[in-house]
Amino acid sequence: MATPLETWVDQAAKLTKPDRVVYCDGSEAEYQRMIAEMLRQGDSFTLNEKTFPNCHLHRSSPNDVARTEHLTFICSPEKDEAGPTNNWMDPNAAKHKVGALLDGAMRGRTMYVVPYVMGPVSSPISKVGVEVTDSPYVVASMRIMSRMGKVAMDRLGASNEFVPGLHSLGDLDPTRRYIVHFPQEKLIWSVGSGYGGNALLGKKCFALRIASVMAREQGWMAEHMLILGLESPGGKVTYMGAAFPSACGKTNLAMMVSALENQGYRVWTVGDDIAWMKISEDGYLHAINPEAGFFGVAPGTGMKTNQNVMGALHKNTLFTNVAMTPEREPWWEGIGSDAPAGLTNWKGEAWDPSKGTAAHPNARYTVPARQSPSISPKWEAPEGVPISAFIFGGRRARVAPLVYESFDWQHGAFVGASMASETTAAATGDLGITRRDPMAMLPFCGYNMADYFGHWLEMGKKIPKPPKIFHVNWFRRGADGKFLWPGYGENVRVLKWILERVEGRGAAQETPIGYVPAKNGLTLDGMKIANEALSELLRVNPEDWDAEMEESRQFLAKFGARLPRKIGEEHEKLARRFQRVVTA
Ligand code: OXD
Ligand code: MN
Repeated sequence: MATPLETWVDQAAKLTKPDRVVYCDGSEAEYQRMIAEMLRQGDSFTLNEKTFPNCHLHRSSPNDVARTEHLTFICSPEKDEAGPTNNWMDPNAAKHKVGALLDGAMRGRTMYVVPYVMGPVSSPISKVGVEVTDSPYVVASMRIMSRMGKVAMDRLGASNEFVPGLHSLGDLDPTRRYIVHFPQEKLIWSVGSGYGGNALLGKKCFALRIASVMAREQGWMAEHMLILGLESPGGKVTYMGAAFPSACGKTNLAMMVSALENQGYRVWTVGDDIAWMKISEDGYLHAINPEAGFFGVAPGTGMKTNQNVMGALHKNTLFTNVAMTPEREPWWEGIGSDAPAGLTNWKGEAWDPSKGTAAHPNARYTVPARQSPSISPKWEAPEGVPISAFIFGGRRARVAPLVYESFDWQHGAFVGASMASETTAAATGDLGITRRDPMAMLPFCGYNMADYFGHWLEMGKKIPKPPKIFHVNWFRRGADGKFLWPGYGENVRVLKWILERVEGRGAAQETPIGYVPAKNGLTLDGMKIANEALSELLRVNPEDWDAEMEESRQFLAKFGARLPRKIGEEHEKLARRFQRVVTA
């Protein structure tokens, strides 16, 4: 008798009509077959075999270089279940419209069946997904990003507990590109894109959009968070989850080489993008990284900004849309060396600097997590790691101080719900515009965000030892427009203060927005920072916050009566605290 998996694969094949169906086993030999197929298709290249063994460059279609949020839909039965921040399509209409594009889409192609586990294979928090795809690049990427093939088949057996995802490149025409999610059925369909989050369905589509729905139904959390462990002198490791919008430095923070290493503070990487968290018997929220690799933004990554990942990228890495040197090595802006002569740009043309960057601003590396020197010995622990702090953050030229601590969980949930950031190249759209991005989940929440805030509030009541909630901003600028804080390895100083606050220490001063480090609260020895810069970094300016509160009020008003009362209450409390300061 056919298993539920085989039945679903048959249905997918009936719709898309591939020439053949291949079940993937996840072996190295199979990976090499995928690479050979990519080379044959002409959009991929082998990099220098001496300096970058088993590394390849893939060039995506120039109109397919980032997640396309305007083409991403949540197809819940009612529009209100998707909420005002998601695109919505009626599930039947979506099946009809996208089904027509998938009909026969794999004719002449191979359908690869990719079973995968999100999370360590033996973890009770992990889940199985199955992606069928006609892209060998997707198969190769999924092998790096998840535990794929036989291990997943073994875990699944004859069970029907898997999230199915149907992906086809279609004709790569952006007018026929749709990424649709059916939260009730826990099903994903994606057509017309071969790029990252649009096409590697385990990542944003399953591990965030569908998983966020499951998490609410089942009482756990699926968040757009890195997971790091901060080791302190004596060897104790304290784990933290941090949510920043795409391309705001989550990977760099998770893999940071600490500026306080000589004082015994070191950062261990558990994950760089997604956290699945469940309440454990010890009363802590325990987190696993559902992914097995890093799909990081290459431009801006160099020895100064992320030494650990640079060390990891020299083997078994798939690069996408980076430039290539005449020695067939990858190159991008910010790598730390000048552009060599004879560079080929991301489109495969001889690079002309007057016509744009050599690498696409959203060029990526896809690398096995285990290759990072900073990978935590606990990164595959089936029980996950206990989380002591949550950190929210974004790019804010003004307003948000370097770091502050919320008063309690409910206030922290409000801080997350009202957070904002200036936009980056990770998604198509205008750059540098401030957009509200609650918990960095705006593009990734599979249901109405008002209900998501409600879920956060509920979880706060259930977790016996809840993480303390903080907000950071590495991107504040002075009057001259320059960044006030050096960032990168120096950010450990902020993590150290967070750790001290978790442990009930750490000098702080109370402000209307929460606790900000006292002047002597941050460990700044060995670092040059002017007194005025520090004051400005920690300043809570009532005028800026007036405008901020008005913007967040307008944003939260979008949710109407569905917004949890307690979130609205926190907004009022914040305004009252400012009034007290101004009139005092
Ligand atoms: C990512 C993103 O790729 O958030 O992680 O865009
Ligand atoms: Mn992300």
